[in-house]
Amino acid sequence: MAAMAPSPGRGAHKHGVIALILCLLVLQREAWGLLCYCEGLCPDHNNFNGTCEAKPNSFCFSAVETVYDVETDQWKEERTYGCLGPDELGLMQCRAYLTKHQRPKNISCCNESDRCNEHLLPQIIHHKPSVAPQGNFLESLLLVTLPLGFVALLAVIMTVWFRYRQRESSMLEYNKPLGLVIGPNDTLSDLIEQSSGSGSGLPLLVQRTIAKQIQLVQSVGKGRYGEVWLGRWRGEKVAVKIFFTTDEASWVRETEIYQTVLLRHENILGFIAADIKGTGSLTQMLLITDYHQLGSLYDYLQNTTLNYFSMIRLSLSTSCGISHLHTEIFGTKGKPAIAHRDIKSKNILVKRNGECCIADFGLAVKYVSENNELDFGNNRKVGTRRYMAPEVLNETINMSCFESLKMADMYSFGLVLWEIVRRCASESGDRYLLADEYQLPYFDCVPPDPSFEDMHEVVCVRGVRPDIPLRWHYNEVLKTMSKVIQECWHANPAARLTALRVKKTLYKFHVSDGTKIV
Ligand code: C9U
Repeated sequence: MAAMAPSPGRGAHKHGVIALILCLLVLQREAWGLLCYCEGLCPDHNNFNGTCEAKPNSFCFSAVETVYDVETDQWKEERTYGCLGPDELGLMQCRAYLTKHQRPKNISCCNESDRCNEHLLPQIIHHKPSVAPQGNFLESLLLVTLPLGFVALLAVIMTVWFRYRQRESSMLEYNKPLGLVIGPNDTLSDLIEQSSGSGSGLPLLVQRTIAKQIQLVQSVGKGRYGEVWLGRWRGEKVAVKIFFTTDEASWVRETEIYQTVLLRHENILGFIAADIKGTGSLTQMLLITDYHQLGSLYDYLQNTTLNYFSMIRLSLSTSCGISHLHTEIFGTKGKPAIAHRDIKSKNILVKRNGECCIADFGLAVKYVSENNELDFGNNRKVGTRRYMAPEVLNETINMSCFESLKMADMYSFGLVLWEIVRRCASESGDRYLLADEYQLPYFDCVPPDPSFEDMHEVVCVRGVRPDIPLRWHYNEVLKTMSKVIQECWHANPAARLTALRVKKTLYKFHVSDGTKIV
């Protein structure tokens, strides 16, 4: 039983022998190569009775080629069998393609067993003889168009890249001044301080940018000039004057005056920006300045009574503003002398520190003594009738004489001083005298909107001036003020005080609280 039964050792031995034979066969094939059936393309030196030996790891092939027989004028199939040569290794050969002579050739390959190619029948691909010239044409077409297409594509890519770089750099150039001038944390005073070198306000591009970014909060006044709004820029309060579309000349003039070199002064309304926006048929002209929450001197005096200190402060600071305006500054970057021509309490603003600043330069006239040239701008408007000097009302003023224009300003300033001093309470001995109620000059002798004739009659024909209340005579300060006022509104322009003289006189009364008024 034991001798009959195949022992596991003997079975394993049998399998081992088979594996060994197989290995030897593989090794032999690896060493000797593959035997292929060969016909038509048999190498003489390697031809063993219609067979050839393929190189190790190579293939047997069976090829069919269509050839044109000129004798029969027909196409015929020509079959060849054989071994792929050493330079034909790989399966790349084993597919259909056009030969060098534009003949279709189809090759099938195999390497499973010796003579495996004998019964391989590759499919022929039929091509007409016309294929040849067409193929030629296609090839040459491709040869020409491909490099051309490549060059064209390269050119397009380079153009797009170049344009992109150009745009990038021009955008950088465009943003440069803005980026440099308006920093993300810049305040209006930072910007104004930065541009103070120019002496004539912010660069135009910055003005436009600020104007675009302003939000209008609420209207604070309306008048013949247009409308004034409280606005905001990056949280800071600004005043926005919106001009009537019919009054472009005032906007142009005022903008021009504000951009005058060296005009900036603590008693001149601080200019920020001017802009003109066209929205279809509507053109909006804006002027953006510092905002003063106390409003105009006219607004302020309505319900504020003054003491000597605040009365002098308002009066002196206004005279400083007018004096700066009237004064010509010489030098290469000098300032022309400027006459305001519409001085009134509504055109003067009250600052939080109790000083005033002059606004509204729509009628202003510039003068440069060197060339004795008066620049009226293009505004045909005239000042406010109530504040017109007698020589303006009787049209005897020499409009081509700049001194006359300054004197006319001083007349108007005299009336403003009268409005201020009325609101000042006074003392006489141990008696405290109440301030007079607010009134406009000539409130008691002309209608609310007086005509030119009304004013002429009162001021020129009757020679009337506002009343000086009696209580003013009992007090040294008010007595001096009344003297100054009367010298300002003198009928003879040449006899009037200059702004500089008023400034010097009032400065004597100025009680210093540590805040400088010069
Ligand atoms: C009245 C004319 N006016 C006032 C301002 C301006 N004109 C102006 C001139 N040029 C450029 C821009 C503006 C002006 N106003 C202020 N502040 C202001 C605050 C309050 C009032 C008025 C003005 N009130 C009026 C009466 N009711 C209460 C509020 N700041 C700067 C300029």
